[in-house]
Amino acid sequence: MITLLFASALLAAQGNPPQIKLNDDDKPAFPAAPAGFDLVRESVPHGKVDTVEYDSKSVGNKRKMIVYTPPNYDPSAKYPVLYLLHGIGGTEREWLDSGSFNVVLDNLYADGKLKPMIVVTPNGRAQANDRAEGNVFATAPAFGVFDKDLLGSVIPYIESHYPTLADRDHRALAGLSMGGGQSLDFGLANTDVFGYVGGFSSAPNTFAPEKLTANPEKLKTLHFLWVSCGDQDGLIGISQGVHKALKEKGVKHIWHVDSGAHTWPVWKNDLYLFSQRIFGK
Ligand code: FER
Repeated sequence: MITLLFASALLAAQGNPPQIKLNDDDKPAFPAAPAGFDLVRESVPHGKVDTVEYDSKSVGNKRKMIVYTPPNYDPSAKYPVLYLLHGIGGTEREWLDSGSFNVVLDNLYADGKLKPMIVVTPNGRAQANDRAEGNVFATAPAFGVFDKDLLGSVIPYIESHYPTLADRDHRALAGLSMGGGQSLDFGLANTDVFGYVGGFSSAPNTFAPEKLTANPEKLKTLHFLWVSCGDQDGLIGISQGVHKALKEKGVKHIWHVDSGAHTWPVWKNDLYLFSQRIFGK
């Protein structure tokens, strides 16, 4: 909701109210999650949610991230990892506090629908003060340099402190809005690092489609590429542009247009659908 207000305020401030034009293939790729998918079920096993601190080489301080280990976590096993990124109004806590990501995953495990994985929600605002304070739009440049921290410090920390399968076949990157833009920008530029990429309602930090798809042969090596947005989201033109370029260049991907605006029900549904479809390789 906060992100919606910010986004609408900014678009309105620019004298540029959202113009939404839907195309014929702007449809859901999959049915929506069942009612209650994001509500706590007391009776099912719960994953563990921890906040950890790591040394960020690129930012030069200690930064926080949240790590979810699945129910029946076995430290002697090895797990793939999903890195899940937040929006401009959030921090490392946004997927937990606003997205109940742990509840969505606990329920998927209870229903036997999810492969065991570790999920990490880092803080994508790569600057010394990474709280979502003041004019958060002024912090957009810090989202643009998070790739240094993600690749240089976040992933090495996770892979040296948790039992992980440390290769592209077992790393996924996804996020919402600013985090969706980051996932497409960094994920598509680093197909050697990530085999699975998802951009949910990606924001204006998303690179231009021509830049994102400059090397289609590399993108064709991805195991799974997901581009989605709500049909009432003023930012949908960004995702439509990415989908069009991928289609023109013959890069296989999921194009999922959900019903909804720039809001949490859309992103929770994205997580529900995306998480079940990764780590098949
Ligand atoms: C903008 C509109 C929306 C923008 C960022 C956003 C940096 C991000 C929204 C979100 O993360 O929810 O013009 O510029």
